[in-house]
Amino acid sequence: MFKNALVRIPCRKISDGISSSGPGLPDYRIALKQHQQYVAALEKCGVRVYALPPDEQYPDSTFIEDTAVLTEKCAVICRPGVSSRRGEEQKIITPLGEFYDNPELIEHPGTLEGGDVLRIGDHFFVGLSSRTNREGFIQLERILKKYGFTASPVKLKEALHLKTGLAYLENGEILVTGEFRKKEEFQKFKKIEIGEDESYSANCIWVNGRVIIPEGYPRTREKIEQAGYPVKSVDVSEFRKLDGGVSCLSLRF
Ligand code: CIR
Repeated sequence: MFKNALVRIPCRKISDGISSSGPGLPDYRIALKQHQQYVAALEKCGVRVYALPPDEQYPDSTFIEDTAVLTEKCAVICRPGVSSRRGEEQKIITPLGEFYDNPELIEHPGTLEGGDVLRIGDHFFVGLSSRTNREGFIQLERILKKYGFTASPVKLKEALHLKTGLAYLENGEILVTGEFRKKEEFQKFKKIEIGEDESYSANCIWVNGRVIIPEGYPRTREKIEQAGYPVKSVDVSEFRKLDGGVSCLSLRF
């Protein structure tokens, strides 16, 4: 169960964020509204949301998930794999100080982004992506081991992050799309497969029994509801324009 969530309010420069896709640039005002609705959805799931102020220095800073890996025993501060985001992680050390005493750090030459880290029970799957390198994985694995956790790498070919195409619900059930459907590592889980037409919605989050998904993906909604989870959808169209999804917008712990 999650008690808390940390979010960062989108900044005015959000349209300068990194985008690999072509559905246009995000509109700041719409993004702000959608962010408020996202926060309300988290609160409905029973978490207390701490909203950090906008950070104009980093257009992508609302994608706060990439800056840390949080567990009930430790906090790990990431090291983004792209230069325009390097430094975002420093800005969450102080706010996290309210909850964690001595955060662990990923250091040069390691790179690690939280979007590449999927926890299932006490195991952490870590995507080796264009953002997270093997050294980042090795450092994270070493840190997690001290706290009794295990980790293993997953090589990515296409997705930006591991959680771009993969989500863990509960009860051994995962949501998968694209390159993750056939991956050996995930064959032991009960898979809910998401087709290419709704692949964006494979990035969703289980929060205290409910699943928050992006709005506009009826087949995904139906499949998750059929599996027995109440679904709450939120419009995140402006964040999608920057390759971000519902998981990227918060750190849940
Ligand atoms: C980026 O490219 O870094 C941002 N525009 C999107 C980050 C999305 N984060 C995530 O999937 N965890």
